[in-house]
Amino acid sequence: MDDPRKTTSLIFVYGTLKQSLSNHSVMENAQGQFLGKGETSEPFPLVETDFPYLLDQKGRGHKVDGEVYRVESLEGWEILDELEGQPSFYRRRTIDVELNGERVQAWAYFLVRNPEGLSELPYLKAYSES
Ligand code: PCA
Repeated sequence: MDDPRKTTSLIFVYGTLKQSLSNHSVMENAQGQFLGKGETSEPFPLVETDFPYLLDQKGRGHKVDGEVYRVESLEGWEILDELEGQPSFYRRRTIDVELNGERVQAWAYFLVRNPEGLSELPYLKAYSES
């Protein structure tokens, strides 16, 4: 694996890795340090079927709400990538995110496949479970 930290140690999470959601314990295992709530600088489609998916179609949907973490160790990145099935299920790429009034670059997980119908789902501003 290329070392993601060469680009940035920040990650923007919009789904189950967020605080109090079902995979947040994995973020704790990765020793992610919470830096604050963030919003994507550009709109992206965020849809939900069985899981939340960010689609790599900049300009559609909303500026998505999420959380920004710093992940210092390579092992932490491996833990997150393994959960997300990076690079075949979700693929990690960098985007701009507004964090505490500043624009930062952060990694985010985008859905790889784009099956028919998925982009006809409602576009969410923020994901929540239940
Ligand atoms: N986990 C990652 C991508 C989608 C998901 O459920 C996240 O929270 O950002």
